[in-house]
Amino acid sequence: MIHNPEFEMLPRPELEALQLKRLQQVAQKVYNNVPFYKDSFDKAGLKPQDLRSLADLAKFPFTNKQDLRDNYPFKLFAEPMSAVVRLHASSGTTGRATVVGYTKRDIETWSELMARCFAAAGLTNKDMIHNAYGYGLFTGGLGAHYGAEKLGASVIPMSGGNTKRQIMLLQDFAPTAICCTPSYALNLAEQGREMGVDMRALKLRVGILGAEPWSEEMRGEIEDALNIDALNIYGLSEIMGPGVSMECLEGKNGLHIFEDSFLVETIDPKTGEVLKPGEEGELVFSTLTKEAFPLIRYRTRDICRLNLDPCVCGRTHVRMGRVMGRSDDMLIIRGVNVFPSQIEAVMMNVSGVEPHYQLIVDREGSLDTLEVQVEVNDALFAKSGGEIKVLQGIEKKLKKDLKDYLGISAQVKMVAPKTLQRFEGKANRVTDKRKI
Ligand code: DLL
Repeated sequence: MIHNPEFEMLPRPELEALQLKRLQQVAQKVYNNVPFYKDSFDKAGLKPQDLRSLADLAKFPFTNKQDLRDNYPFKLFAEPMSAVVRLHASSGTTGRATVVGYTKRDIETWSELMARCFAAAGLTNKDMIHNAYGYGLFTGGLGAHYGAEKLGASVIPMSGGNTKRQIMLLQDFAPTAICCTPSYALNLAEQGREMGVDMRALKLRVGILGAEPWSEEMRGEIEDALNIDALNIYGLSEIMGPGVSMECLEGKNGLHIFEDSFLVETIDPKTGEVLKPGEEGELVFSTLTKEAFPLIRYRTRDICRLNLDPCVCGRTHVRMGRVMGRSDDMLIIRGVNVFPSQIEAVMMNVSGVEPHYQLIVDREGSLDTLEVQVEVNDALFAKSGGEIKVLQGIEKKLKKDLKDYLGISAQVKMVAPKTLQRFEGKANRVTDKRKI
């Protein structure tokens, strides 16, 4: 279902004309209202008027996370605080939080884009949406909430945590859709099973899952455990929150970026050079409709590919592939670059292994080491009767697969079912002891 066909199906030449017009207005506005942009444009010898075509954008400087930190908390806002009706912040694992602001119209735009996401998942005002994204400074909870209301669906503002209660409400209220991180979807499925609930028999039809990287293999696990279509939703606080892009139920192959609101580029993270669609690189966004906190060429550090092929759903907006991970989450193990999601994909293809794992990176002398701890499933654990040999067989297979598919040497350690940490929001599966 297409919520706003006028914009979501706009022929590309018209879409690009609209993008250029909006981009020129945003560039002018930030140049006038935000000292950071006046300085950075001036330093590059550019004026907003130099943006005569979309291709001209490549001449403009990037904005990055450090610029946001340097201007903490509000110095990048392009509207006075009297026009700002909402603040959110992303904590981040290092450094100061990133603070973002919204005007009334920004909230309306965001709600409309989130409503588009729900419609892309096949939802209407007849659906009930269980929203287990955290409410608060995190953008997930309120972002999804306003979008669900905009669509006219009934929203359960569950927030994260309290898993037993969540499972009770999933049974009693019988929502048709769930919003949460993919790792929490698995966690819910597991705890439900432990409570004796048939999680496949719930009324849930679709999951709108995101906020962290996950693999195609993980999609299979979740779809199987909950008997749903598991769709991918992407976003980041700086650019808006959830709803920057969303996978459609019809295509289920890449996330449509709402290009009437966000101009996307992929760049080579090392050189900053703009890449062609299809080439893997870092996503860079310029906002086209945001009032309070517009950004020009914001470097996300998220690595993926763009795909301009037409989609079966009829949307004309470009699709982004799965985010493999953030450039700063990439592990370099003895010179081989690898994302945790790639390790996940290899592991999930081995039977007897559960989608719960931890990666421990360390250094012995000058050599990096990687230990993969992964849970064995109940059935195999019972069958093995604690027989080390059975588990060692899987360890060996995993070790070989990681070497064959990814070229990394890892120690693999199978651990007993339900011994690794579970997550309610974003999963944290990497411990890098090298930094300590
Ligand atoms: O995670 C917004 C969000 C909420 C998206 C709910 C989807 C659903 P931040 O906390 O600012 O915002 O984190 C943004 O999370 O730069 C990516 O690295 C990662 N991320 C978000 N969605 C996905 C996804 C929210 N579908 C950062 N796949 C982004 C992979 C994702 N990574």
